[in-house]
Amino acid sequence: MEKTILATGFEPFGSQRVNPSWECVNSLGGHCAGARLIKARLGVAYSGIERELCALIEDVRPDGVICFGQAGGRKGVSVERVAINLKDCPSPDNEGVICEDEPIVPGGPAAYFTTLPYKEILLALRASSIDAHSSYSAGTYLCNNAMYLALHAAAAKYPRMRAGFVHIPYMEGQCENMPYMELEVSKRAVSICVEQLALSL
Ligand code: PCA
Repeated sequence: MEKTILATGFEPFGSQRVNPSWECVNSLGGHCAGARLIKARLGVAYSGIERELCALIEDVRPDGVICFGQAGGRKGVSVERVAINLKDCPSPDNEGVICEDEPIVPGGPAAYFTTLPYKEILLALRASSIDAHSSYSAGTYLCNNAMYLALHAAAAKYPRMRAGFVHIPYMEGQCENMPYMELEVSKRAVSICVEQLALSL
């Protein structure tokens, strides 16, 4: 049976007009390594993220969910290993909401580990000469939130669904004097991550 992957990127946030995570996801085709690919752009808003992501998972019933986001200031591709049950960030979301020291899922587990094939993803990225590493913090803003929710949905309802998150750096011209990755390279990286997920299903 054909496998299905849900790949998400985020809308721009803060002072930015572009979010390379969505530019990359949006450039993917409809299939990857034999899997059907469904793409979605998530809003950067605490109020909507759970509804949006859970509705997508309910509708698509994917075999794997891979979410992408921008990590401004980071240099390479970060394959996130862990999501924590915490919203705690001084930056407002796109609705002006600031969360401080709040759980994502009240009473939920403190953390979830990624269930993406992270070793294969890292090896494949490096084999393509793309700077990539494991990261042990997806932050405490919307990206960590999406990763936690996807893994919580898997734990609670869809134990066979793989899920996880990958951060990519700023793209060229996005933010002065900050590390960046050429968008074409990030696009290749995103496609490699999705391909490795497809091969693992
Ligand atoms: N990056 C933010 C949220 C959306 C995005 O692309 C984060 O790292 O939480």
